[in-house]
Formats: sequence, structure tokens, C-alpha cells
Amino acid sequence: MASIEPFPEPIYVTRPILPDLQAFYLKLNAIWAAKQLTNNGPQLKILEEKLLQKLKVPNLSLLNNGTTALMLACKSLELAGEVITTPFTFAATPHVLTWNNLTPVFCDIDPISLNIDPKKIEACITPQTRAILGVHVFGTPCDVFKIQNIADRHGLRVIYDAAHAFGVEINGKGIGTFGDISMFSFHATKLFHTAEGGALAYNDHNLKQYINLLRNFGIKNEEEVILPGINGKMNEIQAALGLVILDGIDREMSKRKDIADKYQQCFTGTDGINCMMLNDVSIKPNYQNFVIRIDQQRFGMSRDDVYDELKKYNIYTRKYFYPLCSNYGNYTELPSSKAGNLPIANKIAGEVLSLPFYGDLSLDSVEKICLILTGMKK
Ligand code: T4K
Repeated sequence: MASIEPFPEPIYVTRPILPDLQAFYLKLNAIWAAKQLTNNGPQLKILEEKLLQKLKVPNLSLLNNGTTALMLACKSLELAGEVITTPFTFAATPHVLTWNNLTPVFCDIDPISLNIDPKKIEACITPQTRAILGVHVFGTPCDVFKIQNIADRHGLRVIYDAAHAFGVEINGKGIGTFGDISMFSFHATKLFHTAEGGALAYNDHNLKQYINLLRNFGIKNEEEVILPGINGKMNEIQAALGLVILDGIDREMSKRKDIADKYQQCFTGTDGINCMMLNDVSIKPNYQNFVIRIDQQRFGMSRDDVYDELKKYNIYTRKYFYPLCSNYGNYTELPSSKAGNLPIANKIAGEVLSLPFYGDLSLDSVEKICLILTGMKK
């Protein structure tokens, strides 16, 4: 261990795809010529069209970030009451419910997928329940069929936070076709990004006009404002960045696949390190994150100690998603936040570690990270 030198430069958990500047410049030139910087401009329309194809969804609306998109998803379904969701997610998921005056009801997660556990959803349903908000965490799809079955039997709507699930498919169907409405995040930390950005995908064509009004203050025309919308618009520079990044997305995914394979290969046989990998042939993965679980008993070192130790080598991993949302100060008073209600989520939040994962990470660096990490085993 002592003989391994730290990386000369910091190695972060992710790095955004940065497209060829010349290609981006050409798009900027077109924007300059049109002098239209936002408000449903031509770049946005082209990107919306291309993403419809790429994500294999029937309807898509682009927004300025994933959080606004999820806000509008809840608004568009006109929900009031309780929404069953997962505590193992980014802050935005439950916060969006709170901003919509909805009460999050935290349901425990499945220990393999780390997504909301369908077996535990029905016990969370009360007369106030209106919807289920699943998160396809790290790009692993929720059990969409079981969730839809529960929703249908209880008259609930289904929303998916697909922030991590760009390009994921189940049996060749775009992940955004499941449930009533799905949100994608195009933040710089996501596989596909527009620096900041997001989208809603939905099957009901009638939602399109409503969502597009909601993202533009409810303005119908110069003389009619017909509902209390907000400013959720993606601007032309974001859309142009998205267009050039989209051209390189398949290459990025294939590089990430090689990195994921290398990590897996290097960790094989290390007792106490478990790689979160999809082993379901019906699912097309997207390689959004590479996550391991560290079993302290078997590995001989806790996740937190591994995280701290890696920093000494200039490796900056992340504990996504620790702390659990149910343990945030503003949610601890909810009955569903009790640790006894969420035993799996509480255990897993103490074990997960997101490792550096992006196309420009060399396979030699991956090998070195693995060598450092496996060398910590006691
Ligand atoms: N739902 C879920 C399940 C989500 O994960 C998210 C967002 C949302 C909803 C909301 O979607 P958005 O409204 O964001 O579109 C990051 C992101 O800010 C956040 O978008 C993301 N999830 C979350 C999982 O991660 P932080 O606080 O961990 O980001 P930060 O700035 O520490 O970045 C992580 C690492 O990435 C840095 O150490 C270095 C690298 N990085 C980051 C940025 C922003 C770069 O190299 N370049 C960059 O520009 O939250």
C-alpha cells in the first residue's frame, strides 16, 4: 500500500462530457445569427425532436433543470395528499413533493436494485395516497410492472424520477414510457447533459399543451395567461450544448462499459466488495454510475473509512445517497421516516460508495483505484 503514489491530479466521481469546441462554436454561430436566445427557439425544437427518438418516448418537453421538471410533473397530475416514495435518492425527489404541498411517505427499498420495494408499497397506502414516485436510482429501473399493477388496483398515479436513467430501456421500450410521467435530469453530472437541464416524458398527448404552458408562466398568447405557470424554459445555449453532446453519447456509453467491466474484473474475489451491476438481459443499461457496497464485517473497514482513505490518494468518491432523505431534519418528524420502517435503506446508505466513473477515466487509472481499494482489505 505505502508504495502506491497518490494521483497527481484529483480524480473526481464524475466529469462531464465536453464536446468538441469547434462543433459547439458552429451551433453558437447559428444562435448568434438567429438572435433568439430562449423562449422555444430552433435549437430547443431540434433537441426535443432528437431526444424523442433517442429516448423512445411519444412526448417530451424540455425544461431548465430536472428539479423544475419534477415540480411540473406533480403539478400536471394535479395531486393533493400523500405520495409514496423512496428515501434512497437525491434531495430533489422529496423536496419537490414538499414544494407541491404533498406529503412524502417513505417506503423501504429493495436490497438488490436499491429502488422502492414493490412488496412494501401497499402497506404505505392510506386514504390520502394519490401517487407513487419511484426513482430509477443509478439508472437501474424500478420494478415498473409491479408498481403499475399496484397503482391500477388502488387508483394511483405513477411518476418516475428518471434523473439517472437516460437511454435505459426495458424489453426495447424507453424507460420514459412507463408510468404516467417521467423526469430526466440533464445536469453536468449526468451521462447526457446540457450543463443544467431536464425533460419530462409522458404517454398522454393531452399533457403536452398543459406542461408547455406550465413551463412558460401559463402564457397562451400575448393577451391570455391561463394558469399560474413558472419559468421552466431551457434556453438555446443549453439546447445547443445538448445537441453536440448527443452526437458523442454512444461513444461515452461504450467507454463507460469498458470501465465498468474493468472495475468488476478487478474486484472479483475481494470479499466484502459488492459491485452494483444489472444482470437482467431485458434491460439496456446506461452506465450512469458505478457503485459498490462495502460490507464492513467482511472487508474489515467501513465505507466511511474507505472514503477517507481514498482521499489521501487524491480520489474523491461520493456516498450517494447518504444521508437518506428520511434523515434530513425537515423529514425526521414524518412517521414513515422512522429507522424501523426503513431498515434496508438505512443499512445500505452506510455501505454504498460511488467510484470515479466517466469516459475519460483511463483503464490504467481504474486499475490503480482498484489496487488502492483492495489493498485496504483487512
Ligand atoms: N433526482 C435525482 C435522483 C437526482 O440525482 C437529481 C440530481 C435530481 C433529481 C435533480 O436533477 P437536477 O435539478 O440537478 O437536474 C449532483 C448534482 O448537482 C445533481 O444534479 C445530481 N442529482 C446529484 C446526484 O449530484 P452534487 O452536490 O453531488 O454535485 P457536485 O457539484 O459535488 O459534483 C460531483 C462531482 O462532479 C464533483 O466532485 C466534480 C464533478 N463535476 C461536477 C460539476 C457540477 C464536474 O467535474 N464538473 C461539473 O460541472 O450534486
